Parts: sequence; structure tokens; C-alpha cells
Amino acid sequence: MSFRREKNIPAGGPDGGDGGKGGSVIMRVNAAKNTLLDFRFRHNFIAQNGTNGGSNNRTGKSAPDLIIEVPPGTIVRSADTNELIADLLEDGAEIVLAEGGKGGIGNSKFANSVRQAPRFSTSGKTGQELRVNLELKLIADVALIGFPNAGKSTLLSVISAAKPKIADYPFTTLEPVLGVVAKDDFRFVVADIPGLISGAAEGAGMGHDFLRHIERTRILLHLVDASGQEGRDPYSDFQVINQELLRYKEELAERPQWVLLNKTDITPEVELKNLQEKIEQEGYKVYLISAATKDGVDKLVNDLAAEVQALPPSLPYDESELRRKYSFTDEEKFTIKRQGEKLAVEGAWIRELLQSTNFSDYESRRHFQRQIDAAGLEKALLAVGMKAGDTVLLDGSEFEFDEDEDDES
Ligand SMILES: Nc1nc2c(ncn2[C@@H]2O[C@H](COP(=O)(O)OP(=O)(O)OP(=O)(O)O)[C@@H](O)[C@H]2O)c(=O)[nH]1
Ligand SMILES: [Mg+2]
Repeated sequence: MSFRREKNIPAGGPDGGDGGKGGSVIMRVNAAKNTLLDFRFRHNFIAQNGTNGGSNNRTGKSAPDLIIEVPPGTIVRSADTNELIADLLEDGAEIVLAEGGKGGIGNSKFANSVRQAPRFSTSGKTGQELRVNLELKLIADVALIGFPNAGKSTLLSVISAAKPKIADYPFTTLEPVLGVVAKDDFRFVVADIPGLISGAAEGAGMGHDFLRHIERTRILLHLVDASGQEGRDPYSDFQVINQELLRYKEELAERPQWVLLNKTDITPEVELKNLQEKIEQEGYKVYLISAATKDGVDKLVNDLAAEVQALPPSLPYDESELRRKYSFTDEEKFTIKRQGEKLAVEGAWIRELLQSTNFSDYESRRHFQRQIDAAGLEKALLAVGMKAGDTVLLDGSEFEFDEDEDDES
């Protein structure tokens, strides 16, 4: 609230400007990030307030938005309802988590021909608050696929810090396991997919579920147990898996695929050569490795890091799952509770209204009364049993309500 004061103008008009807008809290994807570690120790993010309006009709400065950066694959849920707020995938994708408050209105705006010197202004509107849980869905760049026992988990355990269960019986791995592989400064995510079997495309051995994971990767590493232990035929194993990929989705069969002939340490050289030739003839790139002795693994990781960087990024999740619009439900203007003998009215709206009212000013009191009427507060109070002369608590302060039309209560 401000009035013009100038040398030659003894009673200048009102000139209080509006307040500035508060900053919003925005969450944005930065593809250079790959963990949620930043949030381990910092939980509260509060954007700044706008500044007050000033005399001379100066509008207050609006505060900048507060940007919180998260890695791609961050899922945002309401901490209170668990509702999905956002599934942030692409670099730069963002969502407004909490809208900044609005600036108050300066007294010059309340002037009119009758009310020439309003001695009140309104305080700003409080910004929104939201409590969220963040979850990081790692999007794998590489999928390790193959028959059970081919050595997928063993390979993941030697190229990343992941510690998947390894054992000499099939179906050791029951759920995909992710590992981060670091090559110099470059990091990429490799998923160890549980063993696939014939019929996976129809759902055998949870195959369908796993194939869905594979779909989102850039490149497939197809592990084949070259040793042919337990009377298996490595070449037919290789073909069976590719058949399943094709039956599940043609695109998957066309995904870049490298074939890793594993267990070279226990496979006779001639057989390796034979197998390699046959598979290369089908147009696949073949690597000979031993996950157990790490033979050939370094070269594989080198080539793989370069390849992953060159390939287009992993496919996003189902479009329908993507960035569902989240809207804030309008909060109720006020709540009425019984507090002993009295009725208590609470909520941000009434608090702000009280703060912006100058009760020693007639105009301001009238403005207050009109806001109360417009919000239906009086009606609501009468509906829950308020009688004329009753004392009501408005945000903790006592008010006496008259039922008649007189504004001067
Ligand atoms: N000799 C030899 N054994 C290996 C090699 N790689 C893996 N193995 C063994 O093969 C068996 C199966 O290995 P895992 O890594 O559990 O195989 P997997 O492909 O993850 O199997 P599932 O999880 O059942 O699909 C284990 O006993 C490993 O020790 C290798 O290069 N050489
Ligand atoms: Mg495994």
C-alpha cells in the first residue's frame, strides 16, 4: 500500500504496485545424469518468493523458477497417493511440480471513482507444495540374451559391479539384472535377461515379459554356450532363440545383434571355428570369449562401448505410459472444524485474506466481507449450526458473526 507524495501534490492518489510472482519448482531431464544420488541428502526444494510491489506503481520482481535436474528414466509419483505424476524420459523433458504463488495486488488497483484512497492491498497467493517420490527406471542399452546356462550372468558379473546369481543349473536368473559398464568416461547399462527357451514368444518361461525388456535396448548380445555341454547343439540353440525373437516381433530380429561364443576355455578349437563360420555366414558379428577366464572380454567391452555410442538411444516405453498429464486438484478454499464450543475455519485462503486485510480501514473491511460472502463461508457456517452472535475462529483469530446484512460486523 502506498500513496503518491510529491512536493506540490499534497494528497496524491494510491500508487502501490503489485507483487511479483513466486518461482515454480520444475523437474527437468538432463541426459548427462544417471543417478538420483543428488537427492540422497537434499530433500527440500523451494523456489524463491517474488519481491514486493513498490510505490510509484512499481511491480515487484518475479522470482526465477527452480529447476531440479534428474536423469532420464525418472518416475515421479505423489508421495501421498502414489499417483504417477510423470515418467521423464527424453533429455530436456520437464514437468512443473509446484506452481509459484501469485503476487499480491497493490492498493492502486482498488481505486475507483468512489473509493479514491484504498488503504488496503491483498497479500500474494501461497505457492503450491508437493511431496514426491522419485524412482529411477534404468533403461538398458544392451541386452544379454541366450539359452539358460549360456553364461549371461557370469559375463555381467565380470564387466560390471552387478552381482547376479551364477550357477550350473538352468533358470538361475529369474528377473532381469542390470549392471552399469564403464569404459573410460562412457557408461552404459547392460541387462542380464533370464534364459529364453523355445516357446518364449508364447510366454514359455516368462519369455514374453523378458522379450518386452529386450525391446527397449539398442543392441542384443546373444550368448551361445559353444561347448555343447550336456549334449546340446550350440548352433541349433542359436537358431531357436532367433526364431523366438522373430516370432515375438520382426523388429526384434532386426535389432543389431552380436553373437558371443562363450566358454571357449572348454571348447575344442575346431568346433569353435566351425560354429563361428556358420554364424558369420548369416551376417552376424561373432566374438569368442570366456566369461569365466575373461578371455576376449576386454576387446568385447571396447567394441561394445563404441557401438553403443554410435547407435540410436533405447526406445522409449509405451507411448501410452509416457508423460501422463498431471493436474493439481484445486484445494478446497477452507475447512470448517469444531474446536470445543467454537467453529474453526482454516486454510490458505482465509489466512491470506486475513493477512491482507487492514481491519482499521473501512474499505478494507468491506473488501474482506465481500470475499467472505463470495466464498460462501457465511452460508457454510450457518449450515453447520452457527447462530448470530457466535464466535468463530478464522485461522485462530476470534470473530463474531452477525447474521444481518450489515457489513460492519
Ligand atoms: N567353463 C566355463 N564355464 C562358464 C563360463 N561362463 C559361465 N560358465 C558357467 O556356466 C554356468 C552357468 O552360468 P550363468 O552365468 O549362471 O548362466 P546364465 O546364462 O546366466 O544362466 P541362466 O541364469 O540360468 O539363464 C555356471 O556354472 C558358470 O560358472 C565360461 O566361460 N567357461
Ligand atoms: Mg543367469
